[in-house]
Amino acid sequence: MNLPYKNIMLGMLLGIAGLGLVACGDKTAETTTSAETAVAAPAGDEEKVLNIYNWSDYLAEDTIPNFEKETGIKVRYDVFDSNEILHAKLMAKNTGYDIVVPSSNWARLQIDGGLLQKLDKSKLTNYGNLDPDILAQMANLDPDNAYMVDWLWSYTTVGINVDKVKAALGDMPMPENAWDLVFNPKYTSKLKSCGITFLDAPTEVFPIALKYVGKPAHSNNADDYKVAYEMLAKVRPDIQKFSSGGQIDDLAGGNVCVALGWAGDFNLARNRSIENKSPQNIEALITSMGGYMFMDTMVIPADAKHVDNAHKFINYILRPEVHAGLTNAVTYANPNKAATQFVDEEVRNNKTIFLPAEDVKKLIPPGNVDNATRRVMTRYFTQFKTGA
Ligand code: N2P
Repeated sequence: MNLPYKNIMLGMLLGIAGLGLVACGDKTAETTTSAETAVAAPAGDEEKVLNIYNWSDYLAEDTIPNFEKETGIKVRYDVFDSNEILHAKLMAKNTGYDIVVPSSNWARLQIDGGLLQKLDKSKLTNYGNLDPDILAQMANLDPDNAYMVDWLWSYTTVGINVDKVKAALGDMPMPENAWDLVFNPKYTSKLKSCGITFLDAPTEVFPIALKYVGKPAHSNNADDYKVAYEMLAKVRPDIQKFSSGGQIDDLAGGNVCVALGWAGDFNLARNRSIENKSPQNIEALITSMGGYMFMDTMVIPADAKHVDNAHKFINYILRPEVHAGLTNAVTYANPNKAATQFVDEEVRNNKTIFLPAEDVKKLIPPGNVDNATRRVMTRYFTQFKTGA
């Protein structure tokens, strides 16, 4: 069965669908949230509401119900599929959300823009469960780990349906660098028969495309983007679709055989195909060139109305069993050292989920480019997608 990750289903689960509080995808801006309509609660006695905006397919079935049961706090949980969508919402202000989950490099931009508030770590009694190495890595973008707590992490890579790819390649052996499967016409021209899909976001595709053409992954030089774009344009005719949240079901359903996407979603797609009784041999590949690491972090918007509840939720997630529950449900690594013992053995030993140190070293670290470059990147991505 498909787990009820989608907010509409979760809303039904929580019994709030009938109240008009639940919205799909990025349509939430039009909805009236309970936070907006409620009379302000006296200080120290916060209204029992928490509004969360997170990536789709990123939650265990019991994460929210257990929190609600325990605290009496009603959660409204909406989902998005790209940092770009979340960022635009935060920029427009008054999101109504109390916790949002940008990747760490985007959260850095949001801190610089005054859109987030610092955590009160005195309220996070489970903070000590976090892995010091991950905290150190995050401190590169968030000094003193003042704003961000990692939800889960993974990396952008190539995912394949092993059987379908082998069949489509025929006599041709797998390339030494698996990125050739999505960036080299020699391979894409064959694989288009079983379907190639790309994430639908410039900041997911370009760092990797730049590295593939020998340029710095976070280059601020517009000429480098032109070179990467020209490489991408050559494979464009072979790409069937651009989709981010849709890759799990597309792979699980056998509609595509190759994806530029998130490693966690590839493992999840395999599990979902098994649940759907149509098992597909889907694998996240560790490429010789390396993928692009991301850490999706819980942060509190500057104008959040339920800051105390937000801290309660973050502290709840940091419980070893809860954090492990997320990892077990969605096959993404968590940053919680104390959680490891609660992670299912199969997940814990999967080296595409918990990467060995030598493979972590090969990943492009999360990073940013300047605003002018982001515009150049977006323009080239649109050109790439539209095939102009
Ligand atoms: C969850 C995808 C989140 C990963 N399905 C992208 N940061």
